[in-house]
Amino acid sequence: MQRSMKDEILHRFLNANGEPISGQQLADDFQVSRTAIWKHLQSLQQEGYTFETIKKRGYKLLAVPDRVDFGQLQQLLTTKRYGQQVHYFDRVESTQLVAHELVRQGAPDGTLVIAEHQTAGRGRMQREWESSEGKGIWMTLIIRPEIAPHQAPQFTLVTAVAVVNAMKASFQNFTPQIKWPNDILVNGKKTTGILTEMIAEENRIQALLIGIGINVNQEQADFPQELQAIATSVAIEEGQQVDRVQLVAKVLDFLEHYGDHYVKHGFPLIKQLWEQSSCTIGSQVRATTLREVVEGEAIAITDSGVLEIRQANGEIKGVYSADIEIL
Ligand code: BTX
Repeated sequence: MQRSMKDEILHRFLNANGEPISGQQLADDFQVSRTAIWKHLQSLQQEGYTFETIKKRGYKLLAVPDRVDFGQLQQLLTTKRYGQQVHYFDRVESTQLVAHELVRQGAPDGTLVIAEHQTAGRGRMQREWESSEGKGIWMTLIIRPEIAPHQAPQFTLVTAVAVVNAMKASFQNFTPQIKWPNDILVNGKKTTGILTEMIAEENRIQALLIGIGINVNQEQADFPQELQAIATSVAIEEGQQVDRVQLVAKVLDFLEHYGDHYVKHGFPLIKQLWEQSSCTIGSQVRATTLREVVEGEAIAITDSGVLEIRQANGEIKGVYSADIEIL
């Protein structure tokens, strides 16, 4: 996607390693007046970037805003489609709702909706997803893969693999694990939830809305009382605050890679990667579905992403959608 002049200027500063850049140099390079350059810098200042004017040498970038910045994201992404169009909000009810509307308007494959704060973040089955301001990654990716509707749930597993691998590539101090089907846990507590919604007509997927909520920079006290025992954040586990933009970019990079792989080559590699990072397989679990409760050892996921549980009587049950407790 073509960058605006303001983004190009920002790009120059982000790549200057803290060195000043002269206003005249920028004006010459972009073939505009120095006043025009200054106006772009003013506009970046309003977005939270801080510049210092250094006499006779130009401007120096001192600080970038602590928010998921579109300009920075564009510089970091190596994707072809995912995240190339971004709808960024300070505050929304839910990025899923915005994404539904964008699908109706024909948003292209890979369109990203991202917000600093959700006032009514959603989990599965209309549960709430706590999305505190500026501390997490609250985003929905709209994709339009050429797959049949019955394959859609596997994209939840593809997404889990992508998030886990993005975390492993970015952080050293913890090991994320996948709890079937949609949670990423660290030391038994939830850092990430994934909500996949499908919009389909007859036998064709129109769009998948992949909602990803990652607790990133919360401290333990930031979580409400009812989540204290079950939620954690990347910063708590890593032992330091982390850059949300970099993590968004990594997740999208991995997601496009594994998503495309899945569409072209099917489930085997994803299944293998999923099993490698799973804390579910081999554990005693209690699975609560809409109809029943199944208890036993989780032994595998099938090629269609169904969890198989061996019950005490030896019978093996396939579970399509459930809440899992690890016993
Ligand atoms: P889930 O139904 O598996 O999990 C929801 C449950 O997780 C809640 O009932 C609560 O117990 C717990 N929970 C709520 N908030 C948090 C949190 N911040 N950290 C840890 N545990 C929590 C999981 O659903 C799917 C969540 C997807 C969220 C993304 S954010 C971007 C997108 N927009 C949106 O509205 N939802 C998705």
